[in-house]
Amino acid sequence: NLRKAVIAGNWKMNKTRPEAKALIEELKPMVADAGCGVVICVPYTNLETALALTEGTNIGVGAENCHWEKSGAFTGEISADMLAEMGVKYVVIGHSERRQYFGETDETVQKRVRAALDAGLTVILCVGELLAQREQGITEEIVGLQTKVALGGVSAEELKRVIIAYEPVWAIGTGKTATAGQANEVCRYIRAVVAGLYGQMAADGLTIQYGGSMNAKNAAELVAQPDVDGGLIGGASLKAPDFTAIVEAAS
Ligand code: 3PY
Repeated sequence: NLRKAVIAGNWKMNKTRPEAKALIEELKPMVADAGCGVVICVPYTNLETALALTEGTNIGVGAENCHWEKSGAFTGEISADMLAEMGVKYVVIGHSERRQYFGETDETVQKRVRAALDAGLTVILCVGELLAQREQGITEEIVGLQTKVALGGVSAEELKRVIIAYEPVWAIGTGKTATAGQANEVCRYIRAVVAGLYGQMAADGLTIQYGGSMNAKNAAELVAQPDVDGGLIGGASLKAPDFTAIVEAAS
């Protein structure tokens, strides 16, 4: 396999600073020998703590979103440049919770991807269909469109700093997981879409994660799929033993 599996934690709106410190301290030795990439995406308020505690380790640090403008009158937003300046390396863009609760659209996702890449960050781009869309049989159309719009204007060189996370919305925070076969099918489809845009070599090198209630129990089967290159982990990333078990499954 040409590709590197990456296990990324998505902490969402969890962990105060002392809690973050405790979790990272516990996690550090547990994942030190990981055979896959390890990233934790944390609330803005925990970035400085996470960066300080992971310095010189194999744990990468990411934010959970960024705005597309560099600065200005955008109360409550954080720019990609602000993240890059701190030493943050990754940013999650287009998580379904952003799309569902905060009005994120394919167009705003595209702008945020653009800004993140311009700032030198690596993007973890989330795509995924709603339950109604899966039941209608339009999963591929939806996920294909989300992928194409988000990557609009992204060069082949920049694509090396993109990870795609396939997260079926019906599997997020619901405890429902896509079967390994379902996950692989859509990840393979996304790879085909990317091959159409950038060529097969670029697509073969792209890390495509599965996300959506991946946990210590189901991770091994999911990451064993040929087109699933690791995962974006919600709830299970909040406990060091669970997250470590997933990292081990992908190593
Ligand atoms: C989940 O595991 O539910 C996620 O949303 C990961 O991003």
